Amino acid sequence: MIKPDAVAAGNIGGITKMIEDAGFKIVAMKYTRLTAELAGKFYEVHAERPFYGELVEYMSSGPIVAAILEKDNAVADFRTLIGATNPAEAAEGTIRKIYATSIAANAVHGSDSDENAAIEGNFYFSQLERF
Ligand code: FUP
Repeated sequence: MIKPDAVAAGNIGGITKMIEDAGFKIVAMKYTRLTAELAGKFYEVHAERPFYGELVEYMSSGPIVAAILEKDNAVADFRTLIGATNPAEAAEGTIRKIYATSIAANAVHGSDSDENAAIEGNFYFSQLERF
């Protein structure tokens, strides 16, 4: 996902280019906006965390871009490409180091396992929207 801060700042193109340059194939992509209810569902695993309310509010505050990416070792390689959750700790050259402004407005989301990648892909895309 390209998050609301990065979409609002005009960074869809820059981030997508970094993703493609790193060898990921985009197999589905959508410009959309989450309602608070849908954002709450997407981040359900964080429901007990203190930042959940703000996270849901922020993730439904503006349009986002959702995508399914394909690559060998995609989950680990994508997390390396995006960098640490907190941009202050993200390595040089990572998407979050370049584009994120805070731990909440951290430009992108990446799935943390193959299992969650499948769940999150199904959240956004039907079978007919994948090629
Ligand atoms: P990540 O897997 O890097 O996206 O990070 P997490 O799954 O731990 O957190 C999900 C999102 O919750 C982050 F992208 C931003 C938000 N978050 C906060 O706002 N504050 C925190 O202290 C931790 C996470």
